[in-house]
This record gives sequence, C-alpha cells and structure tokens, in this order.
Amino acid sequence: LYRYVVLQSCNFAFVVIIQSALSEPCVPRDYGHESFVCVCNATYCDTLLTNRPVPLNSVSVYTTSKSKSRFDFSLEQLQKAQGFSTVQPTITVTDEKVFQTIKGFGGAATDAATINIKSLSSKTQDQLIASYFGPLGIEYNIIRVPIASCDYSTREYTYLDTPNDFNLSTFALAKEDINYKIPILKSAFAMSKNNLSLYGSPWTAPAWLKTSDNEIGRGWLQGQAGDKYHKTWAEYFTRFLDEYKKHGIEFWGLTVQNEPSNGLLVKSSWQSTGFTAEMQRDFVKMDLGPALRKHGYGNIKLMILDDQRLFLPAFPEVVLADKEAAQYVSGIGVHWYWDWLIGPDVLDDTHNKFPDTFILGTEACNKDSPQPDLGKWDTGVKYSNSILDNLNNWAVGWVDWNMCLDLQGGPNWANNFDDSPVIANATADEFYKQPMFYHLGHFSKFLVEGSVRIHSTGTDLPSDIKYVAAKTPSGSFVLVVLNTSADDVPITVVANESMFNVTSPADSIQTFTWSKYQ
Ligand SMILES: *[C@@H]1O[C@H](CO)[C@@H](O)[C@H](O)[C@H]1NC(C)=O
Ligand SMILES: *[C@@H]1O[C@H](CO)[C@@H](O)[C@H](O)[C@H]1NC(C)=O
Ligand SMILES: *[C@@H]1O[C@H](CO)[C@@H](O)[C@H](O)[C@H]1NC(C)=O
Ligand SMILES: *[C@@H]1O[C@H](CO)[C@@H](O)[C@H](O)[C@H]1NC(C)=O
Ligand SMILES: *[C@@H]1O[C@H](CO)[C@@H](O)[C@H](O)[C@H]1NC(C)=O
Ligand SMILES: *[C@@H]1O[C@H](CO)[C@@H](O)[C@H](O)[C@H]1NC(C)=O
Ligand SMILES: CC(=O)N[C@H]1CO[C@H](CO)[C@@H](O)[C@@H]1O
Repeated sequence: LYRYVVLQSCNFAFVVIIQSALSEPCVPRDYGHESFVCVCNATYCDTLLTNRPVPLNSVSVYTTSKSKSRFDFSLEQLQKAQGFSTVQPTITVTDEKVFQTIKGFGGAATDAATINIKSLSSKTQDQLIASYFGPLGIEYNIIRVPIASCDYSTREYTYLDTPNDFNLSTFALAKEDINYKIPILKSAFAMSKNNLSLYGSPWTAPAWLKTSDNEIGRGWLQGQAGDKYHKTWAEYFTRFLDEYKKHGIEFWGLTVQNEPSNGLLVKSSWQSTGFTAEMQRDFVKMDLGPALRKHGYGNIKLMILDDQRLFLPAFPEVVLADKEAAQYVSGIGVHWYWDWLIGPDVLDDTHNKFPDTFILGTEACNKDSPQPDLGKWDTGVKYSNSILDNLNNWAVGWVDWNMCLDLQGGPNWANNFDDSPVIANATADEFYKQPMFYHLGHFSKFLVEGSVRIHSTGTDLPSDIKYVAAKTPSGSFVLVVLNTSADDVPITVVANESMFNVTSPADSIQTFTWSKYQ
C-alpha cells in the first residue's frame, strides 16, 4: 500500500511516502464508562504501525486520550536547543546518566485467558493474538504461564494428583495445557518477531504434599526443606519444563511461588501454597535450585517473592543473605495489589541493597467492579501510573494478569472476577480492547527489550504529569508522558542539544520517539 501524507508543523512542511501496511484506526464503542473500547472481529482490528519513514529531525508522537485518540500518530519538529528560554513546563532528558536495562512487558496465558481466546473463531483469535504479539500490535515479549490450575481455571487440578506418587510416575500435563495454553502460546510465537520470554508460576502443590491435604485454604509443604515432600515438589517444576519442551516451548524464568503469603497468613479461597521467606530460602537452596541445575535448567531466571511489595525489602533480605540460596536467584517479582499501603520507594531500597537482582512486576489487574467496566479510562490510568512508578524505581518490566477475559471477567471457579485489557464476546465473535490495552502498549511497543532507562527531570510540571525516558538499543530516545489532569498541558522537552514542544492533552498518555539531532 502507498499513501502520500502531507504533514505540517509550525514552520515546516514536507511530504512522506509511507510504503508499508497502513495503520488501521480504532472502531470505537461507548458502553457508558466515560471512554470507549475498540471493537475487533474476524475481519477488522485497529493496529499500531511504528515502522514508518519519518523526516530527519522529527519527533514521532503517539497519543491515546480519554476523549478520542488511540495510538494516533503525528509529528513534531526537533530543533537545536541552543540559546532559548522557555516559560512553559519542561522535561529535560539526558543519556549521561543511565539506569536499569528493560526486560519487557506482557500478560498471562491462564486457563481462563486461553479458553476465552479459543472461544472465538480462528480468524478472530488471530486478530487478538496479533494485537498483543504481532508487528502491528503492542508487541508483548513476556508471557506468564501458571503451572497447573489457579483461580482463573474452571476446576482445581495439579499435574500430580495421585497421592504418594513421589517418583512422579503419573505426572501429566492437563487438557487445559494441551487444548488451550500450548496452542495459544504457539500462535504467539509464530506471530512475534521478538524473542518471547516465558515464566512459569505455581499456585498450589498437589494436596498430598501439603500440611492441609487441600489445594486451597491455609497450608504449606509438609516436612522440611531437603525431605521427600520438598524434593518431589522441586522435581515437579523440572517435569513441567520438560513436558512443555516436548511441545517446543522453552521457558526463560520461573517464580518459586505465586503469592507465598496466600495460604500462610490468610486462609486462601483458591489454590495456594504458603511460604515464609525462610521456607522459600531453604527450598531454593536445598531443593529447587539443585533440581533445576541437575536437569539442565541452570540458566532459568528464578524469581523469589512474586507477591506484594509490602514484603520488601524484608523477604529478599532473608533469602539473599544466604549465599547458597542467592546463587540460584536472578530476580524479585512484585504484585501491585496492596500498593496503597506502601510507596514505590521500597523498590528503590531493594534495588540499592541487591543491585544485581532484577525487579519485575509479575502481576497486576483491576478489580473495581463485579464485572469488566467496558471503556473505563481510569483502569488504564492505574496501569500506566503503576508502570511509571515501577520503571522509575528500577523495575525492568511489568506483566499484566489475564490477557483476555469474558464479559463476566471470568471464567474463575472461585468467583474472583477481574477486568482485563481484552474482553471477548464469543456470541458476537468479537473482542473489545480496553483503555488498559492502550496504556500498556504505550510502553510495551516502544521500550523494547534491551532499552535503558535514562535520566529525566521536570521543571514547573503539574503534579499530575508523570513520565519516564529511555534509550533503545538502536539509539532512539523514548519518552512516555501520562497526563491525568483535565487540561491540555504545553510541554517543552529538552534532550541534550535538541528540543521540541508538545501539548499533552487532558487525560492522555503519549509516547514520543526521536533520534539524536543532526
Ligand atoms: C467487523 O468490523 C468491521 C469494522 O467495524 C465491520 O465493517 C464488519 O461488518 C464487521 N464484521 C462483522 C461480521 O461483524
Ligand atoms: C518551543 O517553545 C519555545 C519557547 O517556549 C521556543 O523558544 C521554541 O522556538 C519553540 N520551538 C518550536 C519548535 O516551536
Ligand atoms: C514409581 O512408583 C510406582 C508406584 O509406587 C512404581 O510402580 C514405579 O516402579 C516407580 N517408578 C520408578 C521409576 O521408580
Ligand atoms: C533473539 O535472540 C537471538 C539469540 O539470542 C538474537 O540473536 C536475536 O537478535 C534476538 N532477537 C531479538 C528481536 O531480540
Ligand atoms: C455480545 O454479543 C451479543 C451478540 O451479538 C450481544 O447481544 C451483546 O450485547 C454483546 N455484549 C456486549 C457487552 O457488547
Ligand atoms: C548528551 O550529552 C552528554 C554529555 O554532554 C553526552 O555524553 C551524550 O553522548 C549526549 N547524548 C547524545 C545522544 O548526544
Ligand atoms: C493528569 C495531568 O497531569 N493533568 C495535568 C495536565 O495538565 C494540567 C494543566 O497543567 C494540569 O492542571 C493537570 O493536573
């Protein structure tokens, strides 16, 4: 396709020939929640095109706003910044000072998410998977995969439900893996041009390995680290990796346990296995770490915690103080659910204490209403607000929970319904891309793996402007700006020797990308 586009900005005008697939606009639908969803079906879905030629010394601007835009593209002129003075709010960016290297962004391939995707026709499924993973989508590069069932399943199961099978002779993947998760993962691999990084997380050990003899409620592994209960549970992880490998799917990482505080401090209403930090330290040191090495998975990125940041820095302090345990640990996973209890500074503290151990946001979801709020803007703002806080405090990425839910926010056997960036309507064979999807995409598409966060600082900015700056492996600058106010805000961006002026529209998120001034 060829399209001639005339772009005009302030004092310059030029013609660009876009010689690639065109960007398809959002088909909006208003469900009365203040903003709108974009409707996709078997034959139509909006896209995000970033691979387009732009003139020298221009800034690409992508805008999503509450009132009208979804990844709308425009250009601004990059100027030489010498000898100017500005009275308006300013963001100054410099790559003199660099911070963490970005790992990436993603979501979870739960039983529920993959059942919902598979509830659509194969063409509509492809549109959905392309929206997340394709070159014209938001290009997630991380997928979390629950190891057996969780609340977002239609039933309780593990891969080893035969009591006392300590040698794992009856270990088998479930029909959910074979029929739903693995086919969807394979489609994602086929559509992505990135190296997708998968990490597995278990919710419950088989009931017979636990003190409670139950997959839910309060309970943890029987006995002590190093015994047959712990060894069997460690072998279970390696068998899971082996079985997925037989299907051609390899994993980048694992978390030791989803929300180890669940089932320990509280009586959990869904699958869980409690661990104190001491229990997790000993299990990693004596069982899981050695089992992974023994079976050829020594390179797996093992993440501890995978729970609320309230437990920082105490939990990693216990685990990582032990050199033998620490040698197996690469990262710390954090969830966002009790963030209101404690600020993002604990991420900073944790990073300063353990600079070689990465911090990754491993789960987040909105649960504001009994069922999904189609088109609600604020749920998207919560996502970008959290992503900005995490990135500005050393997190290397942020991973959402269910990639797709149904109109009820399920299925969830424990009735623990949530919202999701993509909601499937199987009856209509269509799906709805929520504001959350676009907020996430403003990061996932642009802060590609290997980007580094760079220094940025604001002058005279209203407090409801938040931002993060980064430099990609190819040397482009990226700035993401969230405006949560009800007014348009003019901003001057100064980047080393260059600058540009933009307007941050009321209630919007924007991504700016540009190259060094020439
Ligand atoms: C799919 O969406 C497009 C764009 O909104 C619309 O023109 C088309 O009729 C839809 N197809 C079906 C089967 O609803
Ligand atoms: C941006 O605004 C400043 C004043 O705030 C002005 O000096 C500069 O020329 C403007 N740049 C462009 C590209 O309009
Ligand atoms: C595993 O245990 C089962 C039942 O206890 C037994 O029949 C089988 O021989 C064992 N397999 C191995 C490899 O030890
Ligand atoms: C994927 O990984 C391979 C091998 O590590 C590397 O050569 C390639 O550049 C990576 N591709 C992307 C898109 O990062
Ligand atoms: C889902 O699709 C059905 C069938 O087209 C329709 O009646 C229903 O209103 C849709 N639900 C939503 C929330 O759009
Ligand atoms: C920005 O300025 C710093 C300090 O002068 C320099 O080290 C750096 O290379 C510059 N970056 C770019 C992209 O020009
Ligand atoms: C959300 C947000 O940052 N809103 C700000 C946008 O800009 C206006 C005008 O400066 C501010 O008043 C808002 O607080």
